[in-house]
Formats: sequence, structure tokens, C-alpha cells
Amino acid sequence: MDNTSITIAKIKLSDEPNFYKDYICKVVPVVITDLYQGQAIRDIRCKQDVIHNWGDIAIPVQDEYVQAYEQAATIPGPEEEQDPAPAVAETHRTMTIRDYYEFCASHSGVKKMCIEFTTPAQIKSCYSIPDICQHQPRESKTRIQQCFVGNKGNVANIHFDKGGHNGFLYQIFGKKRFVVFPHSAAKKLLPFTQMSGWKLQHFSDRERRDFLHFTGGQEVVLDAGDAIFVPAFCWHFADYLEDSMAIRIRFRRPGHSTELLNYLFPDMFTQGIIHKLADPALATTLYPSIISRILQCSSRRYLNGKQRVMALRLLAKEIYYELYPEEPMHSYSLDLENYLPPLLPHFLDADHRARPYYE
Ligand SMILES: O=C(O)CCC(=O)C(=O)O
Ligand SMILES: [Fe+2]
Repeated sequence: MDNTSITIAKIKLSDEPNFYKDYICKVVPVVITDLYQGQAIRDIRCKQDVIHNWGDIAIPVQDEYVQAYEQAATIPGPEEEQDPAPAVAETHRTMTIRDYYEFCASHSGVKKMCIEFTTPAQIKSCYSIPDICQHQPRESKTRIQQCFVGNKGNVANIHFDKGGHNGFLYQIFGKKRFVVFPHSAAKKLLPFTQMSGWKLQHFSDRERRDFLHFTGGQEVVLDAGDAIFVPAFCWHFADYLEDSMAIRIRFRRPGHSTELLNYLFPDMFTQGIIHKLADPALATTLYPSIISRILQCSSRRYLNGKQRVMALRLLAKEIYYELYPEEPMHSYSLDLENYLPPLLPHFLDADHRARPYYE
């Protein structure tokens, strides 16, 4: 079997005047080789450069994602169920980037990372925001800039980000395997809210390749200077093949996604609806009827916020199957939600005080 279909394409952003139409609207992940061309950030290409330029920056270091999740996960009793899953914040420890890499070098096998910390001004001053990231009318004004620092062996399990932004992940240094999946793969991914149950890092190369053929996934090994465009609500996975650092920009959530996110639960059905609406032509015709059904469902009287969420989730499922009539109804795996404590309890109650409001 050849590998071409499982390799993510590479482009130069400067060659793509229609990036919005061809990639953002079509939900097409792609590797960009010239992001921040001519800017200072592209001169920082290895760990020594990072330590030389930004070594004194303090970062909140935590255990590797899965380890952190596993530590945080307890079977909630009725009391705890009222609260969002405990943030992993207790396990955070502040250290400088220099100390962090020294710590990793002197503790072999340790997996520590620092994810999604707000990009410090010193790093922001090394690049400017690409024009394509500027929000347009009817798009959310929120734009998030974050850094990811991690040593070899860290992994971001297969997931999609429920914030619903499009984004670029720019690899400053270090090799990172990045895998993306279409929403049509969702049922094959052992989905549990916006997470997948698979640990792709433990697949052999051959097993991973077969899995990508099974699911329609694609992969690339990012290296210094590569960026990947991760479309909104796209499933993705990252495997730190080497110590590395990356910066992320999340941008341009369409107005209709914002509205839907304020009603719906972050699962594969919401993902599928939002992906269908990524094409503005379809969004114009489909969205008004979808949102009016959702508003109607939401404004009915319910005993409590949990009942409301339950009704909205059923409706989202119904709308999903109308939008994807070709998709079989059956699942490839057990529905983990029926067996495990909820991963996002605050999203299961429309009135929960910790439920985020999207703007
Ligand atoms: O590179 C990583 O650690 C994970 C990237 C990721 O999940 C993201 O940027 O949303
Ligand atoms: Fe992510």
C-alpha cells in the first residue's frame, strides 16, 4: 500500500491567495512551510536558540497530558458531579525554560510539558499575526496565542478542541508527529466527548498506517519552521518524537459556530454539524433552520438544566443524521459515555455555573 494518501500535503501560504476558501471553508488540514517568512521567529530553530533567546521565561510545567488526565480523573460522587473536572493546576510547577530543559536532560524518561500557556510578549515580538487570522464580520473576535513546550515522549491524545477556532501550530524546533482525522472518522475513534479512546503512540508504524487507512486519517512529521493548519473542530494527535517547542494561534470562529457552541455539547454530532456549516454557501441556507430548531428546543420548559442539555443533545443527533444521510447509524465501539463518568460534567447542565459562554 502506498503512503501518499496518508501524508498531509505541504504548501506555501504565499502561493495560496484563496486559503480561506480552499482550506478554512473546506476544513482541509495542510502543512505550511513559509509561515512567518522573513520574521525573527524563523531564526530560532533549535533548543540552544530557544534557551539563548527565551531561557529566562518562566513556564508552568505539568505532567504529560494523559498522565495528568489519569491523575485528575476520579469517579465523581453526586457532590463532585456539580464541579468541572479538577484542573490539573495542582500539578503545575513554575520553572524557566532553561531549567525545564535542564531538568528533562538530567531526568531520563521523565515526561513533563507545558501546554497552552499564553504566549509571552517576548515571544510575540518575534512574529506578527498573519493577515488570514484577522477576524471578519460575523466571526468571533477572540484570538488565542499559546505556547507548547515538551520533551520527547509527550503525547496529545486524539481530540478536537471545543473552543471551535481555526488555528496554526508553528513548530519552533523538534520533530513532532501530527495526525489529523476527518469528522467521518469519529465513530472509529472510540469517541468520548471531544476525546478519542485510542493511544496512537503505542501503535507500530504498520498498525498506525493501517489505522489511518481505516479512519481516513493523515499524518506528517513537523520539524523546525513547519506549521500545520488545524481547522476548527478537527480531530488531531501530536507525538513529541523529540524535545520541542511550538506556538499556536487560534482564530476566526464563525459567528454561527459561536452560537451553536452556546447550546450544544462538544461531541462528534456538534462537530459534524459545524463542519457541514464551514462552507459559507451551505451555512447561509442550512444554518437558519438549524438554529431555529435549536432555539425552539432550548426555550421549552424543563425540570432543570440537565434535562435541557439532554433534549438538545438528542436534537443535535437528529440534525446530524439529516445532514449526513449516507452515514450508518451504528457505532464501531461501545458508547463510552454509558460506562464512564462524564469527562465534561459542566457541559451536561445548561445552568452549570462553570459552563463557558462563547463570544
Ligand atoms: O502539540 C501539542 O502538544 C498539541 C497540539 C494541540 O493539541 C493543539 O495545538 O491544539
Ligand atoms: Fe488540540
